[in-house]
Amino acid sequence: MSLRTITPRRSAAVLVATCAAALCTVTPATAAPADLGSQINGNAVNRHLIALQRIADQNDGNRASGLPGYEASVDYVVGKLRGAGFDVTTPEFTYQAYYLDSFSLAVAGQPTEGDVLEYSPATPQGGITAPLAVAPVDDTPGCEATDYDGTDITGAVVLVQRGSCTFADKQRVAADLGAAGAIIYNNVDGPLNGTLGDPEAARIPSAGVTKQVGEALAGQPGAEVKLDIQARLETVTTRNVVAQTRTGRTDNVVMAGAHLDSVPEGAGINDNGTGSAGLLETALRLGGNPAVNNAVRFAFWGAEESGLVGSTKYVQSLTFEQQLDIALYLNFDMIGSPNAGYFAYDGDDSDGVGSGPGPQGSAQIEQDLVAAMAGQGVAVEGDDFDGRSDYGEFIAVGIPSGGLNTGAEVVKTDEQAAKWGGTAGIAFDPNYHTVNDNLANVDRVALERNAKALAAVIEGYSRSTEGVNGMLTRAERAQLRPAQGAVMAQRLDAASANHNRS
Ligand code: DPN
Ligand code: ZN
Repeated sequence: MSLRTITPRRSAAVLVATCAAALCTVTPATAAPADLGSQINGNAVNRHLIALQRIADQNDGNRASGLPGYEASVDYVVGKLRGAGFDVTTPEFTYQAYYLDSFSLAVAGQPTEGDVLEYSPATPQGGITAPLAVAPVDDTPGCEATDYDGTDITGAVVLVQRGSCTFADKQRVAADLGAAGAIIYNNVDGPLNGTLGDPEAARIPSAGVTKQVGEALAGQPGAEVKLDIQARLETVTTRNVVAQTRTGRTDNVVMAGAHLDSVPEGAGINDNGTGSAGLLETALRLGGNPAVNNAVRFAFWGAEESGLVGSTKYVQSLTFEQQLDIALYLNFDMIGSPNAGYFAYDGDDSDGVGSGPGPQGSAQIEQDLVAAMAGQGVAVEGDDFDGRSDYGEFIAVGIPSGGLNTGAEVVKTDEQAAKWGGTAGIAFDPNYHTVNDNLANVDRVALERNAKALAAVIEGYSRSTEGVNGMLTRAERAQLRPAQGAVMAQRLDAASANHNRS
């Protein structure tokens, strides 16, 4: 029971009640953050990066989920957010992590370069030995039983070209036909880097090889294959960090996230210390009690590098109504790449590349992010919603989304170098997922620009999301009814506040 009753209001003079047992203290909301973007200081963002590097240095050189460096990163972020007055939770979740201990492949006695397909079952110690069978190359290689054209692959290790269906599908079809193992070869240059998607899909030991290796193997049907995979699954328990302002309406929440975990290979300072640091500094400048119309919820995701696990589980843990309470989601993953590009997710699919547009409202988010970067003199390019970061489950359930990044392993073109500076012909982040993703390899100009842009856009949406989802603030509604004026709008507001927590 509270000692004082506070009428829910959406005006600028918001009061916040914090209740412990029977006592409530009332804190006035701090002033609306005027131009949050200009308050973001690159050195303050960099200080968080220094902290994350030291945390990695003190914890076996990484901040990977399930390991002590991640827990220390969570403690750092949670401490800062609580200190700034946010309501912070760290919801726990578990998942199956795949660890590869060793891999080897030999064909006709020749050691052959390749990689495991993630989640592949292990072979018995010493590996399996079986003849090579080659799947015919048609429009849908190895995607259906009929693609084998009657070829008997029982007990064989089958070689299948990439394309048309998932690696998991190809592996399942081969397993159903009695194959002992599968090798999938690339149909473009470069390593395959394949995954079966999840442990449940994994049926037979499976490897990936380059196009060049695969084409050579395709000429050797019947050759003896020796495939040895030693790997294990372990249950990992880890957590997300979720912090929300104590002010603003909670049925039209502005949400922004960055993954806080690194890969086990390194400290993950660009991927994704930068997104985490930019978002954390924005939260700290905003504070837990700002005078905003919409509540702002910041998420620092765990286990992104293990398959977007933290963000996916979070979205799935919400009811349909709780998902409706989220107006939009903004994602920041790699915003200080050392050979930076400037990208915003292609919300309207105007580039026509890869997957289609984001949910309704995503086009507006893209425009707002583009404008925030243009205001700093930077022309951004679109980036496909290819499912490689934590927006994935948000768009899957229809929440309008967007975000910025500065690129990973893709190589910068001549035109991009002319436009943005940096070096053409090398990757945006040559240290992506390596031990060299450290404090020495961050573009701090790119970092500050992106941090300012994300802060400005979050601030804008904390005032109004009308352009994205049509939700009007009280002031906007009053403007719609000039004849009856504010009195009627106030009455409508009072009625809807009683109804809707709004
Ligand atoms: N940050 C990358 C990762 O977590 O592996 C994914 C990514 C690549 C995100 C390129 C943005 C751009
Ligand atoms: Zn990342």
